[in-house]
Amino acid sequence: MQPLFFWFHRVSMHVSGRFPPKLVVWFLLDNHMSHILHRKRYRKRLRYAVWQRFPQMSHLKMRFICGVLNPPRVRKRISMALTQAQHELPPKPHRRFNPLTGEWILVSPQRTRRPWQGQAEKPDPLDRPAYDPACYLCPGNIRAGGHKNPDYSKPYVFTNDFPALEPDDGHDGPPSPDHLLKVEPETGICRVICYSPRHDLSLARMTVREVQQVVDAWQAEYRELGARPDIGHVQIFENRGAAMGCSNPHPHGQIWANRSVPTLPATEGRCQAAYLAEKGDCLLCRYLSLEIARGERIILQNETFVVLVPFWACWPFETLILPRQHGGSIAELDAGQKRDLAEVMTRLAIRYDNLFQTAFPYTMGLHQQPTDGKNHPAWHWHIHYLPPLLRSGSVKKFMVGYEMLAMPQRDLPPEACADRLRSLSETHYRASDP
Ligand code: H2U
Ligand code: ZN
Repeated sequence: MQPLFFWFHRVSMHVSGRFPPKLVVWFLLDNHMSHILHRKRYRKRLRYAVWQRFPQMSHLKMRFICGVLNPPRVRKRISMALTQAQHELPPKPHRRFNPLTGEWILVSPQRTRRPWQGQAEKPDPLDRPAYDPACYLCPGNIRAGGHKNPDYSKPYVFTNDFPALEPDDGHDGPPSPDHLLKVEPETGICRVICYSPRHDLSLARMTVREVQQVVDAWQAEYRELGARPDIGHVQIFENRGAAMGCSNPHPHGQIWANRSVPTLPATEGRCQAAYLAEKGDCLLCRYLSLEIARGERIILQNETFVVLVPFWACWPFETLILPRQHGGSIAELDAGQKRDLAEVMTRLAIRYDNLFQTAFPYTMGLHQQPTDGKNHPAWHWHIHYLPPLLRSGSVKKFMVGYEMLAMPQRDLPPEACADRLRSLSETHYRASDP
């Protein structure tokens, strides 16, 4: 049997009886099929295979399905369908548990075909100059706060000119007027990190060596800020793209360091500590070995890191970078491990840009153990990527309505998104541009 039909046969065996034909068709067609070439021989045999499995399918529908599929695409789609078919989870609405936060998320795979007539995001322009005289972050320019940037040639860190937190000045804040009107002083330091002097680059277009310099800067910042007695937590993050509210296209990220531990890292810390106390094991070490054994949500990996779509992901193409080795923070990484981190970050960034052939927007950030001087043996540090795009470069998922009032919900199952990301090239779609 031709490999293609072998695949199809296996898929149908898996799928029929368990999943309705409509679902198989959905997987096969997915959403990139319009420009597909026709090949007569395959079309005919495919039609036969479809008919054998789904004799009740209308002739018209079958002709349509078989007409739009071409061999290489078919193989990819079918392997996607096969992966999906192997999942034991039903394509029915269900909820999944996030053990890192203790929250549930609703998954509604049957809803992926609903029409969209809402807001369309404008893609970020990719054609930027290497230097922009009007950019606040380019080397040698004057920032909005009046300071002049040096002529930097590698990642450059400065104190945010408009910080959300201010250092401790020794004064207590106002007392709480009531136990229901609780106020506490919050102090800290906010910094901005320019990843590169080049205005036109991003993590996807920088070399691994250059991204490693960003990782070096993160490590130095985490160590330095974390060592201060007035800093209990260091949050390193990046907003990329106008769709995520990023204020400037120059490649940059931020660091906010607080006295107290912010809500989400505190929740993750509590959940990890509770898991360790109950099971005597690290939550994320255990989760990672489970994912490695199953393979269905893994996108890429190297010796030190695994990148996957978490089982409980809320955002359509959400991913998690997990270090294989248990550890609380990047402070512990050696040079080789930092290179490995830069490598998976670059590979992931390229796949993200290739997904919709756009400068892919996201919020990403490191979750690491607090720097409050206490011991945190349960903490397994990691990086979250939370991208808003849903079905194209212009349709964003909105966490509104039910999500704001009840619980997060997603349509496309995390496994389908992992398949999509896994199937993409690691050569940037604009790599051949001058
Ligand atoms: P975002 O693009 O994620 O908003 O981050 C940019 C940060 O850079 C933002 O916090 C700071 C803003 O306050 N900034 C300066 O500190 N100086 C400037 O001249 C421009 C922007
Ligand atoms: Zn710039």
